[in-house]
Amino acid sequence: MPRVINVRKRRTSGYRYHRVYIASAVSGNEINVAEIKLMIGGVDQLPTMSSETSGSVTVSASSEHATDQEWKAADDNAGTNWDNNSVAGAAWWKVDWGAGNTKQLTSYSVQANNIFLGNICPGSLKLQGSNDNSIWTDLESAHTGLSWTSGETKTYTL
Ligand SMILES: [Ca+2]
Ligand SMILES: [Ca+2]
Repeated sequence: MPRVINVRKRRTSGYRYHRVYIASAVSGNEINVAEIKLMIGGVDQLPTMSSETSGSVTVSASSEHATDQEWKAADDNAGTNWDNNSVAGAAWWKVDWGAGNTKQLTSYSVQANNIFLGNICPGSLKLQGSNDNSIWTDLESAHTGLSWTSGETKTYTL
């Protein structure tokens, strides 16, 4: 009798790319975020960014305002923001952990601006992962119908 070898497919341990996908603002086309934290065990994995790249980590976005660039959502400063420059449609904010690096995130948080303009906060968001920067997997169902207070941080467990 042939021996049955139970080959279990290894689950992907993580993703090289993550992005916060924002289907819409609370209202209107402008989308604005003060801070994003991508965490494992409650520890933010993003370095404090002062440009698009820090070490192996690169951040990018679907669009950005000339002075409210995407890296300002990861500069550990709640007083600076990433803004999509009012480009209509869905927006995303993405991190590339770098070649050979994958992360299995356990939670993330998004913080509202403290200006305060509530309509420009995300009205719907979800976290996605990818290993080829092309095909994206939803890591959760979208959080929809959101409303915010000034500087509020929403934290989601994956
Ligand atoms: Ca940029
Ligand atoms: Ca910031």
